[in-house]
Amino acid sequence: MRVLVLGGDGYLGWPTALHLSDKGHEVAVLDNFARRQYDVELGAESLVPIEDLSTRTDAWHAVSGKRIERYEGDLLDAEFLFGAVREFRPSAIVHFAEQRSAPYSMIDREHAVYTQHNNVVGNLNLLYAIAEIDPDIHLVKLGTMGEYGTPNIDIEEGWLEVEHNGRRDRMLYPKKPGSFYHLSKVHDSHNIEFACRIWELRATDLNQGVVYGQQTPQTALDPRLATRFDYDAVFGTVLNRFVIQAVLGQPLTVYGKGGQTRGLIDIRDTVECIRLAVENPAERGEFRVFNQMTESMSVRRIAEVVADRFPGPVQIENLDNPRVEQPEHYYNVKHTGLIGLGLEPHLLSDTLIESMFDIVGANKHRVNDDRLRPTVRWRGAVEAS
Ligand code: NAD
Ligand code: USQ
Repeated sequence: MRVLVLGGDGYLGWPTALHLSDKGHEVAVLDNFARRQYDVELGAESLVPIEDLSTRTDAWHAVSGKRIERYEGDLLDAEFLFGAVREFRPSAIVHFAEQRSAPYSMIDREHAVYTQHNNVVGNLNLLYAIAEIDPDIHLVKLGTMGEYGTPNIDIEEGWLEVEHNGRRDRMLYPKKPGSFYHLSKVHDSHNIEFACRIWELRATDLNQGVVYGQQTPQTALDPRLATRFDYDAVFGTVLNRFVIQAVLGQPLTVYGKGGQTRGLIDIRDTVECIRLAVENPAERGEFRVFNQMTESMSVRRIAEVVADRFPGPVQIENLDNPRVEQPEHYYNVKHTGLIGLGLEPHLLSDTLIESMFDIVGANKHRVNDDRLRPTVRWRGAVEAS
């Protein structure tokens, strides 16, 4: 198949492009390098050094003999986007290309507006590109488990059968997200479902949990193929941060008591889920939703697992939670769709954490210690008033 990976220079987009290319698909990547600019803005680079995109694609050609085409530009530039889709003629488009940090979206008004504008308008341009150029293209869109929030009922895969006053309907599952970033994904989901309904597009919305890990079999083939690894309090995700903090000898920063529970997924499973979704497209007119996570765990438990596995002393520190989250809650998520397509999950009990300790150990001199502690507060706007 011909697959265009939007956000193909990012943490997950790059390894996904490699995985799809490795499996024999014709792959192109598109990116505007916004993520590399946030590094400059925030003063924290990827813990593992990463090459620029052309060096990456050249290295992949040298290692595998396969080519990955590059499109450098912004999804907000509709002319550029339409040109790329017309030229590459994909049968599937995988859309990772959004601002993905919840704390970044909560820094202030400007960052919230940037996040929703970038994400919602980029996705809308893409829906129009697909509708006008080739409505048969399968959109595989990265959403997030955080769209649902933490409701006191079971979380279904995107849809909910509702009975109300004696009548029944199948409705989009109600959403209660926890940041302006997570809200942007809710808005995207609604726009995509509408486009499937009115234009009969085909789409898979992958509500992904928090990803951990840094290597896939392809990125490990050559240091030039490495993907980024974020440790800072704005872009670093919880398990990755705890591993890095353990190696640095810093306390693991559990926000609040750590009773908040999240869905998790290994980066090797992320890339495989995308392959499964691409190779098994949704039907025309179908808005298909999968919950892309393999296990759930409280933040406190994640810290304990990292501390248990680290071969040295580790301190766990409970910080005042800078976010607004339910401290303890019910969490029961249905996630059978991708398993049904053949996913064989790597669980945290596998050996991944140990290999992460080694990667971090080799690069720990690159850490800017000032960027480890959280500084963005969810109540910042009202605290400032
Ligand atoms: P990332 O920031 O590393 O990658 C996103 C890429 O998209 C970056 O390279 C960025 O430059 C690019 N991009 C952003 N806006 C763009 C635009 N307007 N035009 C072109 N390119 C643009 O993020 P990631 O961790 O790889 O996440 C990828 C996707 O997966 C995101 O949509 C995110 O919401 C979702 N997701 C990530 C996680 C996680 O734990 N990392 C979990 C669940 C869902
Ligand atoms: N947390 C800590 N200590 C830390 C960092 C985080 O206790 O040092 C806690 C947070 O309070 C939160 C949980 O860990 O309860 C997860 O935080 P995170 O920063 O790892 O993840 P989140 O902000 O939810 O965002 C990440 C990705 C985002 C994706 C989301 C999936 O950045 O792109 O959408 O995970 S999900 O969480 O399922 O919505």
